[in-house]
Amino acid sequence: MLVLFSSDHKRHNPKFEYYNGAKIPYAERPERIEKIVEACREMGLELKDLKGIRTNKFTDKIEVLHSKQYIEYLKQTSGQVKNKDHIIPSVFIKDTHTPLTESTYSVALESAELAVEAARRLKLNNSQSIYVLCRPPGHHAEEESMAGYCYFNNIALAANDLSIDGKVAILDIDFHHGNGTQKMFYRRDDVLYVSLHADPKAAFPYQSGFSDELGEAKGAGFNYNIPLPVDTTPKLYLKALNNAIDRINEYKPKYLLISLGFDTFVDDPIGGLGLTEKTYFKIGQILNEHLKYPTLIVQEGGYNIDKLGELAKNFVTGFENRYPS
Ligand code: SP5
Ligand code: ZN
Repeated sequence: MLVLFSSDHKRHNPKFEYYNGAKIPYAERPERIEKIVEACREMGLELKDLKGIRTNKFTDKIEVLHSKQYIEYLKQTSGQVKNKDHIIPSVFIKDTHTPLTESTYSVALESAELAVEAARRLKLNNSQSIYVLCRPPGHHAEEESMAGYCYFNNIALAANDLSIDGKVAILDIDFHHGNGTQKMFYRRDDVLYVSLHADPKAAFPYQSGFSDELGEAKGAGFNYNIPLPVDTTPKLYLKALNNAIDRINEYKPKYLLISLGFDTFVDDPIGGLGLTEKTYFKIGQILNEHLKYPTLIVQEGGYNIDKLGELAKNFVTGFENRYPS
């Protein structure tokens, strides 16, 4: 498995977010990706730092899924953050967890470009799986809104590119429902969206992720949500995962994209289903065994800094069919 990242992600480093009226330390920290990079290095995986990959033409490409006004607003507003830590935008935003710093726009662009570059490499070399360590994450970003630490929808941009070549399935196993990804493909039948996540009655993003959201128009039947109670055990989680896998195999995609979040871990400070360290090994193993497609794994959430390395190692070990250490 090839692992791609960009060490430029560190420049996006807001200090605070706002929750229930309180100013709290920002959870989507640079250390998250640093821990996963370190774990991949220790495993001896092929690791490439694509720092500086950004090209000027890339904004044109983003316009296929995000509006011009939104992109321009992010650019302008990021540019206005001088002599202060961050700005919380007042438009094009759905929560108070998605601050803009001076470098946020360019780092978010680079994160999206990294995902698209990973998709290009997947297409070239059909057999090898790629793990792309995007930061900031993307699956909450919609056509015209940022939310949940996300600005541009990395996985959706990658999926849209690959869909030119054949059907694409997205499996989203972050703790949170990927409202942005769902919305972008809701009326399309060439990209299937399947998501396992905490019940939105009890968890962010609250407004979407319910099981009766099945897609619309041509996309009817190509959106599949599996909401889970927050106390879901590993056993029940894996059962739901098998259910998601059956839907994907029925669809027979040419490519599989996975939104991977480690915030399903029981001790995650933001999310937390009942999954243990070992569960990630099993998830990797099951995905490898039952989904035989060229696969792009895109990093989304996961906030337990001390555990992220171990969880990523377990997932990759299972996915690569290695022996657990
Ligand atoms: C990509 C991703 O995982 N985004 C998650 C966004 C979750 N936003 C909700 C943040 C709630 C903050 N809760 C703070 C709890 C402090 N104990
Ligand atoms: Zn999440």
